[in-house]
Amino acid sequence: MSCRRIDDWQQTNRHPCYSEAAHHKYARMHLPVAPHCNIGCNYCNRKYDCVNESRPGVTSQVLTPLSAEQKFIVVKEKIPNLSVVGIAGPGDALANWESTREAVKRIKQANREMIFCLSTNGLMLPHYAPEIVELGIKHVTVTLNTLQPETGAKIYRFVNYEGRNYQGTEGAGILLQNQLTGIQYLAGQGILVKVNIVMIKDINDHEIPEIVKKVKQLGAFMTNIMPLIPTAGSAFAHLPATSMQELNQMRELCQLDLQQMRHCQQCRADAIGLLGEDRSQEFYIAEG
Ligand code: CLF
Ligand code: SF4
Repeated sequence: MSCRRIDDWQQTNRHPCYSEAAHHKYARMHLPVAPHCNIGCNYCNRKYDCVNESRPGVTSQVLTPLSAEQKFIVVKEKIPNLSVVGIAGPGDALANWESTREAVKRIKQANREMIFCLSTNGLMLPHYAPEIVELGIKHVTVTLNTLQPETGAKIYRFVNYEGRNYQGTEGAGILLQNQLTGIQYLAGQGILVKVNIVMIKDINDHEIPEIVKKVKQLGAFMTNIMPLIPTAGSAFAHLPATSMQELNQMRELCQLDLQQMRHCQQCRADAIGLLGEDRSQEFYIAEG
């Protein structure tokens, strides 16, 4: 059983994603320092140099930890209510662990008040969760879309783990096991784990209530059921987008078991500002 300290809760009260009340007051900044990914989600289409799209996986540029720190200093100056620095891609924060860790360390040195946040598919959690805890990161999001390897085989094209490429139920099973182990470990250490679930009609939608029950049992703090965005160029481009009605019905049902996030904006990997706004282009770093 973990025990969170009062100052940890004070952090969470300033986190715009974890606290509904905070999202009108506090801004977040994503550092796009994690370009690579170790799995292939069929709904993913990562794009660079994209200024017009706002969704996960999109960024105008990938930054080194040093340029992320420099950008942070400029942003913090201009946006004093910036409370959270998050690493959410454009690939996976833990598939780029060296960069993620260095960026967090640099910003910690530059500013002691920042709250750190990571978003991951969870594959590498058994390897890096202890270091995440040691680094003082108190908020981690894990995207977990199914508890069934058979369903996972429909969602993930491949899982690249410890130098080997796995497909089908084998890959999905490894991913699932690591996600569950990682969530339980982090929650046990007092980390607030948010579980994102992409709701995909006729693929995993019927499983979502069970997923929510399971992650609650593992100690997750809340779930964020997100609609599928059938992005052009992704393998799920032909699937229907999840309607707000379907989404809200599912959230209502799952709320009976666990707190639901309802104000997610499915942000870009370089988003800056309040959740409802994106000021990333204002802070674009000219290259060269
Ligand atoms: Fe970023 Fe994610 Fe942290 Fe928030 S976003 S890493 S928890 S600081 Fe927030 Fe954006 Fe939704 Fe994510 S609104 S996509 S839930
Ligand atoms: Fe794309 Fe994220 Fe899935 Fe990786 S984990 S394939 S970046 S959606």
